[in-house]
Amino acid sequence: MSVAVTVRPESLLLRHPSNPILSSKDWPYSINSVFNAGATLMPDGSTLLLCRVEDRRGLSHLCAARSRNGVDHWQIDPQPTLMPNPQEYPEEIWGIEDPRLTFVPELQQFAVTYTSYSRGGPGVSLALTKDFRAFERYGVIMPPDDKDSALLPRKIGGYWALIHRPMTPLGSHMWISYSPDLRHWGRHRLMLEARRGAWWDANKIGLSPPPIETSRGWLVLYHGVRHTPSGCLYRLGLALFDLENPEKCLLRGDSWIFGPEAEYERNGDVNDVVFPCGYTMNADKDTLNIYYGAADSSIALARASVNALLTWLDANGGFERRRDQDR
Ligand code: BMA
Repeated sequence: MSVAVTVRPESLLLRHPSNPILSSKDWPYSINSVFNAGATLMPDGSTLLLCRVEDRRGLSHLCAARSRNGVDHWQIDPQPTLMPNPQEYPEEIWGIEDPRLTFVPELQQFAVTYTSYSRGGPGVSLALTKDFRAFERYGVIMPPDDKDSALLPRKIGGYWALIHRPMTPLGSHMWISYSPDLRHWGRHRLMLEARRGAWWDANKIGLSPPPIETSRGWLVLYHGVRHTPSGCLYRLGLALFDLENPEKCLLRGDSWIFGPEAEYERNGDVNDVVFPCGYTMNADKDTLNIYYGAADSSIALARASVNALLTWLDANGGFERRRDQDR
């Protein structure tokens, strides 16, 4: 039996002993909760988290937290970093949520894709920034109902590529769309379908952090939502997509690799949720620091090895087929 087969999925993401690493008690101003943070390394090597902060009205804004080691001694902006601006962007009337960060070398800027909560439902908005202090808003780029989106860091075949998750009456699947200028989007393609029936990722899936570029393809952590009589269960699965044709799924794992187990993941404002929106990569180019919202109440950290994830996927993933009878 090969080593790969013996790797247990539950040992792929290891929780940090200091979890949860950020919660409302750490905040410099009064808030309800902090969770679902985008993450990136800054040029000086520090970690920046752009956190979703829910205020005590229930509306969310984004706030930056910076740390030298990505674990503790966070310097949190003394006031919100990016507030909803419903006067100019009416789609932000009920807040902005769940940012994903992509550094785009061609633009020498970070792309922040986030959920704007409009009267018509959640949509996808985009802003660009160099420093997480000044932002250039592009407004809503995918109308409701749509969320769980991230920009790929480089053009594919001459076009920017955006992964997102529109909701349809037949299920919520991951799609990819293309744009020449980040404003006009088209060539929409289904990228990964939710399974059906009893599967852990039946009916509703979505991108979690932005895809991780590896020599084998785009490694994608996605969440699956299982509806149960006592509420929803958010868990994470793994898939690999072709580097130059990212709508082509090369491998998809059958079982989930991470789910709510720790007390801070099982109990909170929304029980049984692990929801990563960002990761950073260590200098070894293998260790991932995955930042995830826990139970919509705090931010936690788990570490994983890209090699181990790929090895597990090789042993436990299948070629993705669109065959309804399998699902
Ligand atoms: C999803 C998103 C996340 C949230 C999760 C659990 O639909 O809205 O922001 O963490 O639900 O409540």
